[in-house]
Amino acid sequence: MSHADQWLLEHARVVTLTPSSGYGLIEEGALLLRGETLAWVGRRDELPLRLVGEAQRIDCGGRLLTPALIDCHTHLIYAGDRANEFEWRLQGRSYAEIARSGGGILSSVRATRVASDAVLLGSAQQRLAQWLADGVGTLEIKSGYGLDRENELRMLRVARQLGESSGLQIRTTLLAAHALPPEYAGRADDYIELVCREILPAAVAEGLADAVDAFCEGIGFSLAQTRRVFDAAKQLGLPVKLHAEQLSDLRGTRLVAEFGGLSADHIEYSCAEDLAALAAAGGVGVLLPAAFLCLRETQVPDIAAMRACALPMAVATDHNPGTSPCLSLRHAMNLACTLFRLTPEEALRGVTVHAAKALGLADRGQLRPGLRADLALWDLQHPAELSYWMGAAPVHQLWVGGRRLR
Ligand code: DI6
Ligand code: FE
Repeated sequence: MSHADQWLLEHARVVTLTPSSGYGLIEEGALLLRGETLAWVGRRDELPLRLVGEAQRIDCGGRLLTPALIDCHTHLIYAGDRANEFEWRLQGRSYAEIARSGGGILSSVRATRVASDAVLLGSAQQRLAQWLADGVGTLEIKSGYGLDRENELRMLRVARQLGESSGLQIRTTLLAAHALPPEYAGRADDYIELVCREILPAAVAEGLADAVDAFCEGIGFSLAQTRRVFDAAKQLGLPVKLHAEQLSDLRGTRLVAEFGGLSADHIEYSCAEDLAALAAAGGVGVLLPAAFLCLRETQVPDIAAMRACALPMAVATDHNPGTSPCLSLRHAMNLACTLFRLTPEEALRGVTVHAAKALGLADRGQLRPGLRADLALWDLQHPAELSYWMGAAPVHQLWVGGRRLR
């Protein structure tokens, strides 16, 4: 290995997040990067000299160093925007009402279907710059604005391209069961059949999907329809996750637990019993406070119940053009604290350790030897500042897989 692949980051306040509680802070810390991997993490004065070798040194100047952040729930790829619906909602129309009259998700579907790959990629690249500026190293992207075989697969291909062009780690999720496409109006079960028989197998055949998601809701798909999608995913060996209990309790959280799924997301209306079942099944609860804010929802997720059953809580942007035009994962952390009363430590675990778990990734989210060298260096002193500041991103350096991206 050439010395160009070895870096020693020193004089940092290192937030390891390795203990099960607390920040795991190391003052005057150092990290040794070898290739894509963390080779050593600890106090600078305890670093064995023989390990340093030819590594190039970087003085972190006492800055805060954390794992690169992870956004485990986004809909980053789409065409157009829905600022008009924002205005309508402010005039008193509800999200569900707009969706039922052909707006909402379907309005983004119309725009996405007619957009070229280049337009989808270009607009997503432009947005993605905000995630880089926020210290994000891994981000999940869902399909769901194509709603037919060709366009669902096209969205996932663009997501893969985005990973290659940006250097960020992208995880893709097939969300063909996001809304009922107009050509299937009144035939939801037939559409679910198409998703299970055609779209899902085609995505798997091309290696385009890392997981499968659905929108289980009164304005989305029923629990029975969601179960069919999950059965199909299971047969193809793909993990599942779910938009569950955002606007009502359809017991989607319990279904995720039954399938041993990765996560239940939103979960404002989930009952304590189902949250406990999810925790027992090894799942993650993903909190999406920006969507909660934008829809001016009032039902706060039952954080006390989640703590009581030790359900790992992740925090994500849910970036999408309808309900969460949020471009900052740190802003979502701030909202998780302010609106849902998470502690800043829980919010930070929610975008690192627990977000990694929500994506089924065991190789990132903490700083310890053997994990990926995905790091964010901040112009900050205390880890609570990551949730505290609103606005301008204080990231100083971003490393993904041992490569410096910023
Ligand atoms: N995620 C979603 O997929 C839906 N709500 C949410 O939080 C709606 C997305 C959209 O309106 O485009
Ligand atoms: Fe979503």
